[in-house]
Amino acid sequence: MKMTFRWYGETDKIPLNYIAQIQGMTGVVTAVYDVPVGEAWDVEKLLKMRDMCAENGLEMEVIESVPVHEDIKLGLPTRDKYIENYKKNIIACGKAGVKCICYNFMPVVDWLRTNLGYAHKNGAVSLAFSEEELMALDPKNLRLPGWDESYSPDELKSLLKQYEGMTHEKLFENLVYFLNAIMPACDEADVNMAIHPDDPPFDVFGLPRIISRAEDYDRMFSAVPNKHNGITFCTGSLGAGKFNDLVEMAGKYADRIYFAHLRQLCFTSDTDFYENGHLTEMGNVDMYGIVKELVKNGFDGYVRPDHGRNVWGETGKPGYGLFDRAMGACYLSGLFEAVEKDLK
Ligand code: DNO
Repeated sequence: MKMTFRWYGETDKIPLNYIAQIQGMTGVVTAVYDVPVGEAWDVEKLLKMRDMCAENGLEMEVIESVPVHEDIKLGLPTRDKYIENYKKNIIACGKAGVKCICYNFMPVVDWLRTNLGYAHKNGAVSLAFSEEELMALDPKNLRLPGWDESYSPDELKSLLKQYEGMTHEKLFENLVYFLNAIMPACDEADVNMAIHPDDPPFDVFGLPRIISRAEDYDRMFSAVPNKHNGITFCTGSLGAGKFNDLVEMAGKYADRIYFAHLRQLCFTSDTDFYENGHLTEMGNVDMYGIVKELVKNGFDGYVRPDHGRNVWGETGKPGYGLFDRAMGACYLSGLFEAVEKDLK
């Protein structure tokens, strides 16, 4: 495995050399953030970013995300134009040494938490989710830190209208159409696609979600068996549905998991939870069990500590502070080392 860290580009207040100082860190996970969703990225820009990372001793082998234009998810006639651009981006990424692209196929809204400032007794702050708070949210006025897309309230309103009548079946067909269309570019560039699961793993605001549980992966792999079609195994997303057995899934899909987002959740009821430090004992995600299954089944992908808490008074992007993610990375590296050595 290769330990990585998400870096939001030159405007990220966490500098590359801080990331390089975290023990065990091999590279960053980043993206081109100033090009509208659906447009082609400039390969020169990617090369510049790669070189900047290399100057700091870091690789840039994972892109999160190359966002998928809504017209592709909606299956509109205009999708082919956006798919062509997507293919260009895959080729450009390949030229810059990228090996894995993380993306998602959630309509309109990406990951969703209802509280960005959940206060822990010890002074740490993290993200949290409550069903009651979700019901009170206005989908036409949403934006969370870390989302790749940003829509104005008017755009959101008309997008939600376009999705009226969208079924799970239709959305799945649109995913398969997209994957079949881009696989030749992935073969050419030798880039793995790693779909991020729905977060949370169920429909929200009446919008269908189709990558939420094991059956969804089975269906996706049988529809598009190409080896470049893979998964981002996000424990915080899949784990938000108590029906998912993460340890079992980690083992079952280990050879298709090209990227693992390891994040801890602590349930306070059947549906509600807050995010916590990465340790197994800090929540309901059995980090040890997951790492063990991954290693046992030959996982050879990228890992990043996902959403941490904000600790020691650190402020900034919720979930994406330096300190707790750095502690998470070290814990996870230790866990991998122990499990790998034990299983040898
Ligand atoms: C949340 C992230 C997601 C992820 C996208 C991938 O913290 O894991 O926003 O980047 O869903 O496309």
